[in-house]
Amino acid sequence: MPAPALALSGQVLPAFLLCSTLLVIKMYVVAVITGQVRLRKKAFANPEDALRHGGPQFCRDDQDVDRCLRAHRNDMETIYPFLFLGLVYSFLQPNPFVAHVHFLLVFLGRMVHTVAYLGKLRAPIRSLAYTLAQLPCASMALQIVWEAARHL
Ligand SMILES: N[C@@H](CCC(=O)N[C@@H](CS)C(=O)NCC(=O)O)C(=O)O
Repeated sequence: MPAPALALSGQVLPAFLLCSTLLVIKMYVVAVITGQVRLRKKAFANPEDALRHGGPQFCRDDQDVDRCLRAHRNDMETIYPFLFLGLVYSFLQPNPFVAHVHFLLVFLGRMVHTVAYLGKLRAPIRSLAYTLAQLPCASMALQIVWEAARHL
């Protein structure tokens, strides 16, 4: 019987798939929290939702909802590129330990970024978490550029 594709791909691809999928699930959790904050603060994005929950006056902005939306937007600015960079990097035959450190830093950095953003933790915790996750992404981007350029 043929070995499953993931078993064939060494240790790096499964580690990337684990980290990236957990981060996608984390983004889903931020979206669920956003919905809960909208309900709790009665601050809806659409008139039809506001009408169902008390009246048109509840179609309004709210600082806490905006914070959730900013956290989600920052995830989109950082995690989406990681989905591309990490996948391509996994096929460059990196040292498995080094690759695992890259993925772990991205994962931990993005988790702390979300907790710091939604939990309103004091500065510069969120910025440090952002930087912690971006450094390995920059490293992967440079390695991909290098490998692509030398195969031109
Ligand atoms: N689009 C980002 C670019 C820079 C960035 O991502 N900064 C991090 C660390 S200070 C951040 O958490 N920004 C807050 C945000 O994107 O809402 C911004 O406007 O701040």
